[in-house]
Amino acid sequence: MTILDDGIRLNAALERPEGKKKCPIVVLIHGFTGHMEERHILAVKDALLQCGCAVLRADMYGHGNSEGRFHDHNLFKWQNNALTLIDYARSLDFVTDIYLCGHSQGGLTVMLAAALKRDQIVAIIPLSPAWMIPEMARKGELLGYHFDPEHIPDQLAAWGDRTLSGNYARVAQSVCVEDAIDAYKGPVLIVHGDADEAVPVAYGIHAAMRYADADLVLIPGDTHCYDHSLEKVTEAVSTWMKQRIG
Ligand code: FER
Repeated sequence: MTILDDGIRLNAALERPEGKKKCPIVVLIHGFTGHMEERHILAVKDALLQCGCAVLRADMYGHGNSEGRFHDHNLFKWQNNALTLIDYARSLDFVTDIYLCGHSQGGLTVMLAAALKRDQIVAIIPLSPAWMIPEMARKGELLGYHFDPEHIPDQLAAWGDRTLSGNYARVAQSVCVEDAIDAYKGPVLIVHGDADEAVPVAYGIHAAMRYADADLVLIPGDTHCYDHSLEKVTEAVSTWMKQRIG
């Protein structure tokens, strides 16, 4: 299916648990260079369906089969995408409560969107949230490359042979994640591999400490995309979700 965000077509998929007239919904968001069919996204989606939640997944701006160029994406565009997905979820008549879950840059997006929509989002699940991105952009250090944070180049090198607009760094510099954390008082589950090579586990730990009502599950020895113990991630999400929705 397609969801329009201000004229940009977002590729999305909505799945509902069997035999439920009404149920909660989880909006599920992938990470930087990711897409909605990634192994860890599908695994979390299946776990949430098993818990009796509907799941709305989407490819974010410039990713997967959505419109927009990767080069032109930034945290503002992803935040607007998230607002659009949440409003779409709100328009569905079978939906009771709305949850957000996102991996890495999608986890950061969820943390920011939860603050904007704090009266509409009952709980959030940031997975290995990449909330160091704004701090790193202010230091002039993204994706392992260095740049002058006061004179950001027009192009930044991104992973593989991709390039990213300097506007990505300009936008990221302006984002204050601490304010977003402080603004959201609802329940939070953070899951993070303690051998994450892309987002240091300290960020998951510090976010959990700062949120008013957070649970933290660390996955021993696991990587950014849970190469070793994905089943521990889905188990953590299922256990937490079942406690919430009974
Ligand atoms: C970075 C490290 C990680 C970065 C982005 C990420 C843009 C995001 C990772 C992900 O979403 O999986 O330096 O800079």
